[in-house]
Amino acid sequence: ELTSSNEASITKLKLEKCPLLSPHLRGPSKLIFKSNLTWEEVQKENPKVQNGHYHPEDCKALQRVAILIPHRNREIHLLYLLEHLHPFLQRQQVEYGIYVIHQAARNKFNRAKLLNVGYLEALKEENWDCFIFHDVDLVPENDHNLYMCDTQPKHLVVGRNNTGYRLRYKGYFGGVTALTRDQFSMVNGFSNNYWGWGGEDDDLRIRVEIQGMTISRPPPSIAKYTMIFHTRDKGNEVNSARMKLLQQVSRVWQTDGLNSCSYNLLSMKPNPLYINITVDFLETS
Ligand code: UD2
Ligand code: MN
Repeated sequence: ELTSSNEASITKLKLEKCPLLSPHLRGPSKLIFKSNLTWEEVQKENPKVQNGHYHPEDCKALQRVAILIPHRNREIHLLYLLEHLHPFLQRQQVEYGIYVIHQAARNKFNRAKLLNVGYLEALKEENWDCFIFHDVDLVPENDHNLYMCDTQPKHLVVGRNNTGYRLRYKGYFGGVTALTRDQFSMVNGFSNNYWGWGGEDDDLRIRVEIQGMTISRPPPSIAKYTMIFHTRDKGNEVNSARMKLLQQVSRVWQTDGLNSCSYNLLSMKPNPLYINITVDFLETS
C-alpha cells in the first residue's frame, strides 16, 4: 500500500540516533546451555530477526555491523552462539547481519581465508560499517561489551572461562575482533596462507601494527567470554609453518590478503537466523 509504506519511510527518516549506551543493557549474565535446545526454539525467541538481519525499530543504529563466523562441523556451537548473540545484539541496539562462512571441502581448515571471503561477500550484499570476526565457540558474558567498531581495531576477548579470564599473552588478538571496513581493507585483510590451527590472529595483529594502528580492549571485567568446550578438530591440526609465516608479514602483506583471496563460492543462502556462505578453496603453498 502506497500510503502506509510512505508513512513507514517517513517515520524511519525521523528516527533519532540510538544512544551510545542502550537502555536495554543488562550487564553480566549467567550463561546456560540447554542440552536439548533446537533451532526452532531459537527462531521463535527471535521473531524480529529476518534472514539473519535485524535493525532497531525505535532509533537509528549508530553502526551497521556484520558478524562473520568461520565454520565447519560445529553445528551445536553455532546454535548456542546464535541463541545468545541475537538477543545480546538487539539489547545493544545495533543494526546487524550474521554471516556463517562454511568451508565445504574436507581439506585443512583455513579460518582467516574464510573470514576474508565473509568480508568480501557481505559487502556485496550491504554497505557494512563494521566487521566482527567471531569464533563459533565464544559466547559473550556481558552485554556492555559493545559489538561496534572504534577508531582503532578492537579485541573483544580479554579473558575466558577456561583461562582464568586473563589475557593469554601481550599482543594476543584471537577469538573475537572488531575492525571497520576501512581498517580491515587498510591491512589487506587476513593472510590466506594459514592452513590449520594457529598464527593467523598474530599475523593480523602484525598487519595492524604495520599500519601504525593500536589495539584497543574493553576492561577485563566486561570483555569476558565462555568458550564452549571442544577438542582440536580433525582437519585443523597445528600449523607448523606458522612461525615462519609470522616472520614474513611485513614483506608479503600487500600481496597476500583481500586482494589475492581466490575461492569458489558454492552458495549464499539466507537461513532464518543467519546467512550461510558455503565456499571451497584449494590448499596452496
Ligand atoms: C584460538 C583462537 C582463534 C584462532 C585459533 C587459531 C581464542 C579464543 N581463539 O582458538 O581465534 O586464532 O586459536 O587458529 O583464542 N573452526 C570450525 N571448525 C573446525 C575448526 C575451526 O568451525 O573444524 C572455527 C570455529 O569458529 C572455531 C575457530 O575456527 O571457534 C577457531 O578454532 P578452535 O576453536 O579449534 O581453536 P582455539 O579455540 O584454539
Ligand atoms: Mn575454540
